[in-house]
Amino acid sequence: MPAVTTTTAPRTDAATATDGEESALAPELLVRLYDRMLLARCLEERLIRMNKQGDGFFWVGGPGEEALNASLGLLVHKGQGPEFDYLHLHYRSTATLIAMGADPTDTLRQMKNTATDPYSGGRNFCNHYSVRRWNVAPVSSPIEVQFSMAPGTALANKRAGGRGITIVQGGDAGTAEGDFSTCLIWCSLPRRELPCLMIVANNHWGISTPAGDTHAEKHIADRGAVFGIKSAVVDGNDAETCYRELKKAMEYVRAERRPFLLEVMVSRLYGHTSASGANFVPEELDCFVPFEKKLEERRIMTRDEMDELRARYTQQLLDASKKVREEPQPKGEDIHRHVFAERDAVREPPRPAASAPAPPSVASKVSKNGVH
Ligand SMILES: Cc1ncc(C[n+]2csc(CCOP(=O)(O)OP(=O)(O)O)c2C)c(N)n1
Ligand SMILES: [Mg+2]
Repeated sequence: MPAVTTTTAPRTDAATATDGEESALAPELLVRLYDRMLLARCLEERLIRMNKQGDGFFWVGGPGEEALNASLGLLVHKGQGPEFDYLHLHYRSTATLIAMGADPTDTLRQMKNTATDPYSGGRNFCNHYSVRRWNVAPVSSPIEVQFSMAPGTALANKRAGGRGITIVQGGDAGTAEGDFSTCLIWCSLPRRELPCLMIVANNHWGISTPAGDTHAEKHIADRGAVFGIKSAVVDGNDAETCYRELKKAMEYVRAERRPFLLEVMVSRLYGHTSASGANFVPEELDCFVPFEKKLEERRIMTRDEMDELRARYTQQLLDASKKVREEPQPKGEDIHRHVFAERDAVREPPRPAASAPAPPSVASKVSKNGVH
């Protein structure tokens, strides 16, 4: 497969950008990208071990998607409100959050379901992020629903008039859901196009169903053509290509205020979830292998430096996981917190304008409780 193919609508496989030295990224940027990818990988490995040791009920994550996801995390315009980028991610987006600056210990907390987990107060599976101050919408276990929400925040981005965009990401099998079509349709309405980058991380599997059994078109990206949506297919195992093509696609959406569909071919290195064993799959290409080779060949990092960094992150995360084990679990009496709305905004009588101070909203209560 070529490293990347980019098209206007319709997409053609002829337009191929090669990963030549002339378009090499700066060494400092490659080191930064490698560093974030590696921290995310070590974190996933720790999460899998925690699960196998009984420190967490379930593991799902993104080992194999780091080249794509860490690139995204470094490129996002991070902040709160429609001037900034909105992120509707999936349960394999670990490296995106890590590259954005999330504390990996918080991911361990969610794995251990401690009360200190800032994403769900100990209530959700690991890697189900939710960060209001960074416009990261809650990750959903029901797949693909994020694609029907994304046009809403993309519309908010558009109305705000700045350069903020919406980024929505999911897997390949999920594109069979109506939500994916909803996103294609609502983002491409004539004269009302929305600044939305749709990313499909194609690992060729939907749990245990091979992609070849579930859709007839060659590339999911080809579906963009009939909606007039520009698209590209990118090799997700080439970190440099991922960063460069993601940057290009994001810049297009930012500047043109139109949608873009990016299909990224990735590996699924530890199977679907802990439900399928979470064991390493040696047949899949690991995006670290070509990246480390490149860093060595260009004399940007040595093998020893990479090994030392890996050992350091592995140790730090082991230490952090031991501390997290001692942190409190949510209290039994809190079981209904964050489950039901604390006021009925639909049925309650309209509030008098600018009279008594409004009762605290659900949102402010939630953030006061430490859940973003
Ligand atoms: C709405 C919905 N239907 C079915 C499921 C069960 N399910 C969980 S993951 C998955 C496959 C997802 O495959 P894909 O979209 O390719 O993402 P991947 O897990 O491969 O990254 C399914 C069917 C679900 N979680 N939500
Ligand atoms: Mg898949």
